[in-house]
Amino acid sequence: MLSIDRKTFKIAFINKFVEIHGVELKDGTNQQKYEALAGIVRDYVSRTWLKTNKRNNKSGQKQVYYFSMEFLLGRLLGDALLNLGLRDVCKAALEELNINLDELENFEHDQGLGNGGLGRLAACFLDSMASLNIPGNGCGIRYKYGFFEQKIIDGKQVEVSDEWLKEGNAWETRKANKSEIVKFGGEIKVDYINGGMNFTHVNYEPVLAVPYDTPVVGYENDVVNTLRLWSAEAVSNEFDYSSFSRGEFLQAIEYKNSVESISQVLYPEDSFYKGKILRLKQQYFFVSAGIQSILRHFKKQDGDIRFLDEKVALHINDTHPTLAIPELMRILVDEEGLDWDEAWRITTNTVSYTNHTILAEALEKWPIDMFKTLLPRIYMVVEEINKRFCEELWNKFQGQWQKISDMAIISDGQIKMAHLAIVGSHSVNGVAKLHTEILKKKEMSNFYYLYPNKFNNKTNGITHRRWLLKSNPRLTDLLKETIGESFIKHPTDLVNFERFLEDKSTLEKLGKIKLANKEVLTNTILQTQGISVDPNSIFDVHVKRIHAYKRQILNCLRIMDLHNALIDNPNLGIEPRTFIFAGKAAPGYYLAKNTIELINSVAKLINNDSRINDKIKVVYLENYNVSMAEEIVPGTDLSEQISTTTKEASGTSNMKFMMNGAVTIATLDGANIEIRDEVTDDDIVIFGLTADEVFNYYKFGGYNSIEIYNNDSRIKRVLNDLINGKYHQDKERFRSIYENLITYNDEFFVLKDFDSYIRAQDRVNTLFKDPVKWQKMCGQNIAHSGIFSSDRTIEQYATGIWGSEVIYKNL
Ligand code: 26W
Repeated sequence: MLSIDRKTFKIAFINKFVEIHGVELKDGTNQQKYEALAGIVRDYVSRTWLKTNKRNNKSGQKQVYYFSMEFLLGRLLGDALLNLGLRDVCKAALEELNINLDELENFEHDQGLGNGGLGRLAACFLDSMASLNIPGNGCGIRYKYGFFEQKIIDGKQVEVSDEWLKEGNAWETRKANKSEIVKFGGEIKVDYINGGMNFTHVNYEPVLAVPYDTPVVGYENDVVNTLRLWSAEAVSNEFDYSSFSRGEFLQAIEYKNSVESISQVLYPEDSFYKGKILRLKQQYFFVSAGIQSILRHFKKQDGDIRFLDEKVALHINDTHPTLAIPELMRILVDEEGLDWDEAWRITTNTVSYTNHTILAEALEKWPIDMFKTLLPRIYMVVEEINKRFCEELWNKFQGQWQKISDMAIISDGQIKMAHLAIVGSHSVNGVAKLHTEILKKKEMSNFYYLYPNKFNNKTNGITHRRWLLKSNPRLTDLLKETIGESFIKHPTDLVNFERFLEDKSTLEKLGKIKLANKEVLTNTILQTQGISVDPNSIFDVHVKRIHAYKRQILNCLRIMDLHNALIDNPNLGIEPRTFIFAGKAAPGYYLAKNTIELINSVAKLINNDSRINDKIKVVYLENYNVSMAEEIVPGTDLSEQISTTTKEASGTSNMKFMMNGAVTIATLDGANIEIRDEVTDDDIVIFGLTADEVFNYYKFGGYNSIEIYNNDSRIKRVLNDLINGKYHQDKERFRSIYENLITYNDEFFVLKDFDSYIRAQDRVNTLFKDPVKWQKMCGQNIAHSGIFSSDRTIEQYATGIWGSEVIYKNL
């Protein structure tokens, strides 16, 4: 923890301002003030960063490298100030200069290099690794354009590119001297030397991978780890102006553009795999650069490559970085001269893999032709891995050809990345108990049978530093006042808050804090959407990526139904509610985009219907991102976690809401089950099909959505309203949603769960009417949320997978 007093901070800030902007503070813009502030925080961080690196080099402790195509960091200033222990000093120093820290923080552009759950998890993990003093570094891609910005125009999503680097990025350092070359295309020349084979890659296209390092500050512990993101650039001598005279100028420009396109933009799909060559290029690009630089560093520290697995752990976040396996094999065999078996032992001991989804359409499978042309040597390595794996299978499952072909890494003209990831790593984990069981017993049962010891569960978590201490200072203060500060380092100590839930005044304070947070949100809703909502109404929140399995449609249908019920009976005994939605749809996902449009149409109709006396309001917040989540989560009463059971691997927003004292309405899916186990059925509202019921329907059939439609007049009415022009003058506008539910038999059991969902919502209504009871439920959720801190998750990864030492104590 840095000890800097207010005066020193103030002087440092003023000096920094003048130094970087060359004007006086009084003449500066807020953007410039933000930059100066970020600049001094960076300076403070740099010293510790250097110390951490030195310490790591000296200690010889095992280094973890977390490979992920996505890191959804959000803003970094507030996080860094909090973790450095400087927030209060900074706030006070700035106040003396008439500057409001909260306002300045808004000038930082969100670092949105991720789609959703998987990317945000990676960001939480970085924070926990640093805070637990685990030498753990992130490795990814520095996309020039992050996840697109969403505009809602006429109720529809419009995508705008995310120019997050336009104003510069105060946190990154370009390390040109640490660049690596990544090779694409070309051919492999094989020479036979002394009875061995020698592989030379010729005629390839070289790409310069330039690292940009971002500090990851641990919580008050003098640790700063590194997130290294790679940017693709043309190798300079290839872009030789002398070629201009040879008439190859255009070719040179083409080369430059083709290279730079690699790290140009993040793919905005988070559940559909499309076999795009550029995505494969991205994957090999960052994995190859990352591994080359790790090995270069390892060897510089006099590491003996044969003991790499004792000193290095490579973790792959879903299958996207799976090429780490053949890339490491390539280097160990071709460049380090190890024999195959030894290289394989080292590789599998070094690599571990997390699966994040069981949606079949999300599984990555690359067409052989594309793969082979782009990565000729890597393809040869994968072929060899596959050949040896199939031999293993032949020995184990003699004659079971179907099984062997199902499990092969290469089959049906494709390379199956999940198979490669399982075979080439020593650990395969799911992200919640149910998810892991589904992997073991269903999706990957063949592999589980073959390698039972590889499979394990690591239930996801969230960093309580960002998602409680930083985003909800009011609640944090109440917790400190009641249970003391130990929960900051030991989040399971939050359980001590349970004792205070019998105390009326604590409950009242809890209610007031929630109201204050809801008022902030109310103001944002008014400012951004022009909709005035009542902060005393139930804030019923459904925010996440828009996807059929997450069932925003189920939520929307019940709002339509509630509206019908209110029209039929204006005296209906319901508590006023504000339904809040936010989330982005993949640009090519028609149904998801149509869902956004439906919600906005429903909002328009309901918000302007004077017959219902403002009892319900519907809001769609534009451009959901990490910073917006930090504002929404503390101001939520009811957290909607209503995915079709078995489909949501874990979910992590469920944990954020719980920690901020929202009550959850949920299916028994993903980590919702574990939340229920913590708070018991008393303090969560559960509904819907169980996993067994869902599996039975998928296996044996027997579900007929049209029957439900015919037998439930509420459902019939809302579905008919989708196509009778009630919500849009173009009657056909929401036809696809209707067809999905009726003609295509409702794959995600929306109609099946409808009645149970409505009854669950009625229970919420009753519970909310009793403020003491409701606040107690909220308090119970807070008290039992500690286990969902990502510190717990990371400790489990460290001890159970990576074999790294976990040192809590401050250095
Ligand atoms: C190839 C396209 C693609 C891109 C991303 C397919 C799949 C993904 C991710 C694996 C999707 C994802 O973000 N999964 C989410 O991971 C979270 C963190 O573990 C879980 O909490 C969510 O339940 C899961 O949907």
